[in-house]
Amino acid sequence: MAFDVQEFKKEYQKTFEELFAYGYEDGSKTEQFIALGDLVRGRYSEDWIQTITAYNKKQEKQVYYFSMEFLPGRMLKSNLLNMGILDCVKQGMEELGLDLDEVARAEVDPALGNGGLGRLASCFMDSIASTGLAGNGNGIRYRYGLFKQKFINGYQIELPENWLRNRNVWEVRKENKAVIVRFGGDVSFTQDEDGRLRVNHVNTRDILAVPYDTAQVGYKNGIVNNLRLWSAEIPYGDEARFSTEQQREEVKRITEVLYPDDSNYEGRLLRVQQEYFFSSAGVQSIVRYFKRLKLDWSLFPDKIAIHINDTHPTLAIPELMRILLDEEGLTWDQAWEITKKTVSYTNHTILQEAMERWPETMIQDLLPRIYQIIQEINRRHIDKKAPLYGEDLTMRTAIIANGQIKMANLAIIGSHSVNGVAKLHTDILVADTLHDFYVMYPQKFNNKTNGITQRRWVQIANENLTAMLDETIGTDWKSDPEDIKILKAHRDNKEVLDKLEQVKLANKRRFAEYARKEMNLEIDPNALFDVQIKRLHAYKRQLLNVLHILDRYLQLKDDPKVNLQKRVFIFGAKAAPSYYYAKQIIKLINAIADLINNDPAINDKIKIVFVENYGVSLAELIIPAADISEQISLAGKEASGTSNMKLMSNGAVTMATLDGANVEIRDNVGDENIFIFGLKSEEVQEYYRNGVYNSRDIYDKNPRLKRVLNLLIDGTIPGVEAEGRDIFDSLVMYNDEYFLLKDFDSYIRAQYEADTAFSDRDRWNRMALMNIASSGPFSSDYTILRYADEIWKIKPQS
Ligand code: DL6
Repeated sequence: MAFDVQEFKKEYQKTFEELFAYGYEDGSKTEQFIALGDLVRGRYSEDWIQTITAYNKKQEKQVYYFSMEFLPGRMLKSNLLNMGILDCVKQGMEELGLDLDEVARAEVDPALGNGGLGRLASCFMDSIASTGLAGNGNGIRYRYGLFKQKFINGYQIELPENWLRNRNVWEVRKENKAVIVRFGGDVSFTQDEDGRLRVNHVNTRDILAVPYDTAQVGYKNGIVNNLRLWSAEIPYGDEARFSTEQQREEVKRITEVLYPDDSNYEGRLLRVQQEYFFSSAGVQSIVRYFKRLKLDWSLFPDKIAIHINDTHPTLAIPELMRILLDEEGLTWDQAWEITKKTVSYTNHTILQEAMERWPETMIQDLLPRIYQIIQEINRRHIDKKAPLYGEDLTMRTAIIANGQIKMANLAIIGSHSVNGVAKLHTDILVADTLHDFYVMYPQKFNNKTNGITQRRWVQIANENLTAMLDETIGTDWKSDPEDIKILKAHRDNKEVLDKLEQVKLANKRRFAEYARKEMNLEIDPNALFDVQIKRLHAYKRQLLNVLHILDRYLQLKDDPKVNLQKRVFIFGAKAAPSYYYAKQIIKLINAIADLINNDPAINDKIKIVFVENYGVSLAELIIPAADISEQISLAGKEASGTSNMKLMSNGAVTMATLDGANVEIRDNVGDENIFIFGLKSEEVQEYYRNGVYNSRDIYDKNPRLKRVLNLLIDGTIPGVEAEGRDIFDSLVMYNDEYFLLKDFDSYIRAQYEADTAFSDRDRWNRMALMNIASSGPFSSDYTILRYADEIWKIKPQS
């Protein structure tokens, strides 16, 4: 794949002219990007073909990562980096009078996911290729990604995100690999002469699933894997059956939009259609591949691993059963054995409202054959387990209960591995949320703490830090992230600490420039940048952050000379459009920003920046500029978190509850390099058990907190009469579901400690250095190697 600069320049000019029939100098940034994208795709295509051919030839076991969401971010620079030609292309572009960064910004950032779960899937795709594993992604090519967020008068407004408007240079449409996915219809059975039951599934509504493939380029190893996203279309030659506009719309709708929620699933028909659509298409194409190998069916799990990312692709289980039973004629026992050995499942949440359950009648109507198979799986499960574990426990694990189908139960029963995404999360699954299943299948449960790829989150997002690390500890950390620990040796080296401070300052200036240009906001790069970037959800407690800001505000109002660090509070968050409370919190934060940013008495000692339309690209700008990483969810609620790892890798110091992967971050970085506060998970559990929490009482007895909370309802914050009252009531009158009031004092104390630490520059720089130096173990390369070794049983290519 190597290039020399002159060769690149020639090729670029040629590609551009062939595409647009004029010189690149006259092209728009988008055109310049498209030409570069096309050229890059052409450069890796040979390796792409080669990789797939080699897997097929060697009959390598392959993993298929089924995920409803992928959040790859802009791909140009990451492809260039992984191909090892980033510097060459940068220089070539410069010599052509172009700025690679500007051209790269013309790429649309595909928002095909909601948050952590989708981004994790993309970090994993990068790591699978970069560690040399034979792996594929399987998902949906949404016509519209997650909505574009705008603030109007401080309120979130959702606009459609037409990410395909300028053509997607990375994807390749593979019409010859399309499959038919069938919905509805009537199922009957007839008996063959040899006595076997044959399934007749007729009058179905058939949809064509067309794959679009995107290369997943490994880091400097020549491996190029495949991410396959499916699009719904009318089957060729079947146009007459879809003669009305409404019928055609119904087909398109299946892959039209991403559901904009990661925490609350109602029984919605379209969502189940989406889930079955991509699960069925994925399983069908896997089976088609396996059949070409001409092996005995019993070897299927030796060649194929299907991983389901949360319960969204769980219908892959009954779909595989359907194909093996109805189309390939295997017995139930053979099909079941193969399915269980092939499928593994990751749980990403313990929130009850996020556990998928579908009305039984909906599945029965939409997927009659799949419904029968689920019924049979359920019946056999109960028959087998009830005598061993008793009626009560067994019925609690039933897949079908009270007219609902519980997807997590199906995922656990139909797979051989169930993992949580951080130690604490897995412990809670085992001890509590999924305990009944743990009693039945202890061997299935395991932990795989999440990870992130430092290639995107350090090498691409933070070029300044990358250069400084290369200079200080060499470049081995890029291929073996654990090596970054060598940096610890420099913890007392003043020169290195100063350099680190300069790196951070440069990144803060870059963000300040963005705030000035895009938001018309002046912020001081020397202030402490305090960052909370994640989906807006009550359990993540952006509101606790708000209470702290208001507390500071009051202190400064009382005494403008009070000794507090100058801080810039940076928020990035989208709320699900139907999540009213979360949207009220957005309005509140924007209103407080208006109030405080424009209050001359505060004299810029507090600034609040709420960026619009937070996503991967903005994360790449904000994370390198962060001093504090806010990870303040109620203990026991956040499964893992991954922004905590990205921020730590960029030298932010974590302000955290002992929740999710924060616990492991604390263990790695040491108590002196993190600020821990708040209730512990067991304490929260204890409150739930004994039910003695009384937030009203805390409000009445804590005058400082009372004063802060009263600001929500006393008219101090203009424009939030309704929101202020509702939020106040949720905290004080309706007993504060996420214990903000309980954690307030210790949070404020921890924030004071942070102020003190920040005022001692050497101390702070050392803390930042120790965070970077301790971040190696959170590389998704290691996480993925553990999945490969312990769950999928596949080995890196040698
Ligand atoms: O595992 C990826 C990511 C975790 O880091 C987050 O802690 C977790 O909330 C998220 N889970 C989901 C699933 N639904 N909900 N809520 O997005 O997964």
